Amino acid sequence: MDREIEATLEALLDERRTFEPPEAFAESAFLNDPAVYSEAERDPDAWWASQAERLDWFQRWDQVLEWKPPHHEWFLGGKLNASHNCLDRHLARDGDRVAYHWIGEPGEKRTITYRALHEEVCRLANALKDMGIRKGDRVAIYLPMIPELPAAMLACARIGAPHSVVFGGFSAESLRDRINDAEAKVLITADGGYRRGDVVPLKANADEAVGQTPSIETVIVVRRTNENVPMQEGRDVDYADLVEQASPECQAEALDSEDMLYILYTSGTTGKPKGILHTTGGYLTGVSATHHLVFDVRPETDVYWCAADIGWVTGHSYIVYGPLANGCTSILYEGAPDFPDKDRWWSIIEEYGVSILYTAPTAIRTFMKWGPQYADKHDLSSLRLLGSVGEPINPEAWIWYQQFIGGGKTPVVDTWWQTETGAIAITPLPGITTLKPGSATKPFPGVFADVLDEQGHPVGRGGGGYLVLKRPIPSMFRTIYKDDARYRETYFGRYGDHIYFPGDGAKLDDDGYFWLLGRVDDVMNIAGHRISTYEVESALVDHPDVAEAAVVGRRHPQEGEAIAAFVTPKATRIGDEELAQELRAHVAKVIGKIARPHSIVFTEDLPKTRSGKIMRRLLRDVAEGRQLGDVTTLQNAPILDEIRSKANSLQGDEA
Ligand code: 7RM
Repeated sequence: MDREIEATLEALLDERRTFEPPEAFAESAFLNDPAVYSEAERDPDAWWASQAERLDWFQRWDQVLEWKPPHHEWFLGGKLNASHNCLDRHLARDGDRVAYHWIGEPGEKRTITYRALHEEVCRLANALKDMGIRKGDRVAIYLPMIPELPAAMLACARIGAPHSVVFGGFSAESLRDRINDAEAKVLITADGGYRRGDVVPLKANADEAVGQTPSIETVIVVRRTNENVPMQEGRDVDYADLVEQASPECQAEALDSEDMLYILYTSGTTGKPKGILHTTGGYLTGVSATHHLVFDVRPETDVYWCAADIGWVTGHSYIVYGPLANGCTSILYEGAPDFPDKDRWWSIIEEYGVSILYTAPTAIRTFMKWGPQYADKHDLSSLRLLGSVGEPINPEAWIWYQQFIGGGKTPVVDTWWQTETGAIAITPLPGITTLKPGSATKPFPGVFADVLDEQGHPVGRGGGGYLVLKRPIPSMFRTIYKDDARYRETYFGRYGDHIYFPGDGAKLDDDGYFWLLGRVDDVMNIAGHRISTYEVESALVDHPDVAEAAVVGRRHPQEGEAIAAFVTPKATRIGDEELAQELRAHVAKVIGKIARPHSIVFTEDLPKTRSGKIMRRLLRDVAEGRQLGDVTTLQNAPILDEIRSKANSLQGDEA
């Protein structure tokens, strides 16, 4: 990278303020001695084994790790059950503890104790068995954020039937493709779900999908909206009837540590989604250890809220398996953050005394855009820890989150991980780590991460390159379902079988902190300079009047690529030519003239996937004036038409 840009990037990423763990927090934290890092580094197998010991095993393992690159297996010979670990083992002492405070979008409330959840799971597991579902059979789940969703996952886990949860916002086609790839025998869905006051027609989508899924024998339908939906004789059954008729006693199967727990589909660079395959012992070890230590959770007193959707890996690991394995009390909220008003989350936090909140930068930036008055209306003093996941968090959003939501006192843990890693891999430990806003800080103990250059040499402190993991971790996926060749090629094609390549760019600062720079395909080449879209975005959102920004490269006859920026101003400022000029000047100041956007389109919102990641690929299509690629995973498709018409009128209007 060009020296001048390197220096300015340094300045950009060098948010001068750092935050020590609050003294009282550090004193009582589970981990407050940095020696844990060196101990885990010296003997990672012993470290992971000590974490596995936090679980209940029917039979102890004989070997911690068998690593045959690029494959790896964990806790070989061990037998356990995830549903047993999430439920049964808590019953004797904590059966009456609340597992979930559920809040429906229209306002209903349900409190589900561990004992109640256990009974529901046992009944559903028996019902699945009665349908002929056996260990290894796949079950597809397409549900809204209602308690039946974690119950369905745990019922599958109880009998060793891998689940494939398909996010409730996905279309009939996406559902069909995922069912067919997994060859699921049963689909568990609902009549509908609520989103911003509207009904999402899940059963209608399911009917359309199941018309083209020969493997599906039975469709189980949860009544959520109680609308009249057609039920196909011989195929569709009512969830409530089924559960009521089934026995409440169901022995959890003793599964091998390496038995499949679930498949979760995630988009890759091609159109065909990848079926990320997770197994039982290693995954549960990873999610329960990280949930316990990164959030420093006290199951007796904390009220924990991961505000993701269970349809994404964040929900699998940090709403279902991690928190339940740790016997924790969680919030489960069905709907949108602005329904009926933009203070819905803050009102929930106040009402339930939420002490830990885990959400995504995109949500934080949306709250910033709306302004702090919505949080101000509520008492958020119960919060003692905040978490972020999903994208790089820009320092401004980090500070805003800590100030306006955390009252200036909470640590903020910025956690880097992926569907593939299954659990958090790079993260602060809140009782140990000095926080730097914008940095995910350090690898979790037992995680061997580094940053390499194109040739595979470590870049060292102060350098930038590609993030890698040099040793497997227990929670990491085992392969891509039915496509091991793609597993090898996508993740181990770059540096060989021993080095996992996650697809992210990163920088190491002088203290060895990791700064994640976004996906490596988000790199532009401007007049021979490599500039990541993230650098320019960071500079844009660093401007006080910008809520959110996305940047893509557009082909340019002179410079190779030209920078096209899409910017959402805060509610207090209008996106006009004056602001555009200010922003160009601002980017020039923080990075350098070379990084000034050629064009700036102001927009109310950016195209995002349903998990809240900005879809730069589609913005690239817009910027190039091309036909749009696949938009099925988009949560807000109409915004694209708006952006496109604005972009067209700007064509040629370059600074
Ligand atoms: C948990 C999740 C994975 C991709 C990953 C990164 C990006 C996630 C952070 C982050 C910077 C973070 N799974 N990412 N967390 N980038 N800082 N703290 O999001 O499979 O859906 O996405 O998300 O690019 O590769 S995921």
